[in-house]
Amino acid sequence: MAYQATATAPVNIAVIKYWGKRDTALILPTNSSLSVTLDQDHLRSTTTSRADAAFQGPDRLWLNGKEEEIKDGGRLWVCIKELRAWRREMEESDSALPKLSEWPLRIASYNNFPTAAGLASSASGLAALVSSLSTLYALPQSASELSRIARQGSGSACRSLFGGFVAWREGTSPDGSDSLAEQVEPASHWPEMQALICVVSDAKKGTSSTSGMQRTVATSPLLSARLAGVPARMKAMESAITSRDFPAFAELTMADSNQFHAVCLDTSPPIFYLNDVSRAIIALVEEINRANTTPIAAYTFDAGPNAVIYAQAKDMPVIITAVKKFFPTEQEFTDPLKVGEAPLPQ
Ligand code: 2P0
Repeated sequence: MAYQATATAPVNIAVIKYWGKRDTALILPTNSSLSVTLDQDHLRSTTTSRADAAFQGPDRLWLNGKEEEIKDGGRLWVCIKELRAWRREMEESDSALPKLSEWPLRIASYNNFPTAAGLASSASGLAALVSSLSTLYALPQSASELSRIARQGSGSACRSLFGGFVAWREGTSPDGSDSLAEQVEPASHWPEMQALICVVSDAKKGTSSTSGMQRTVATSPLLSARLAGVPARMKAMESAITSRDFPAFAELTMADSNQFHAVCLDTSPPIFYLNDVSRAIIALVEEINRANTTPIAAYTFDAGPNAVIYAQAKDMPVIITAVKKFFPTEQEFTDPLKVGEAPLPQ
């Protein structure tokens, strides 16, 4: 007897960044954060979970075809344990239910984009894992309740359980029961909003978010100034989103990205996620915005050099043209016709 469920979850890119934990075991953040879920087919994790009475031994998991250890007491283990406990409670109150909680699991997860390149693969991966297990176990819990579990797999994963514009409320309870994600607005509220992803490098990043943020908490004098300002920034961001005020959204997004990278630089030893190309993208977007009466583009960078540029659909063609002009890809660079140059005579 076997049961199987598949779920997919998209990447989310924060516009108010999560950076720092007040509790590293429960993954409770030092500040609330807000993200946009990139609800497209090309940035997703897909996870299949199978429970089979015939499986032997412990649970096993494969990421992009490579087996990953589910360490006792580790993050994956905690997520699986909590979801299995909910299933067990259901089985105890309804003896007709098959005892899925007693059967070993086999879980396979795939990302359709580079893993660990600062493109939030842990967020979509853990969200897809929690979704697939909650479907397999037929759990009645809401997305917000599931976000509490996903959060313990990877903080930013709690936001990928929702589409659209999503807040992760830091909460105040020491047990983490109120540190949950919730939707601020659905994607349909602001359909003109688009994201352009500029992959500067798809290499695995040097400093992991988990260790980087703890180093910032331990050593950055600037972090307290950032934390003091986040509540007002969250409020302003939510109101910019609710009123579809792109200039306000853009100013807040760029300021928060820059402040996050400032506290990274203020960390000892310093953390450098941006590279020269990232900084050139910042300069280009600032220049595009200066040429307009109000900002039409907003850059943001996570724990890596890749840029995400938010813009409204009507402005995106101008931005893509500018990015392609100043950052031609290798293929476009070597193909003169594509960049509009005359081919040299033989
Ligand atoms: C964010 N990042 O809000 C921020 C911005 C990276 C920069 O959330 O330790 O992989 O697993 O909770 O979720 C990346 O942090 O860290 C992240 P853990 P996670 O999107």
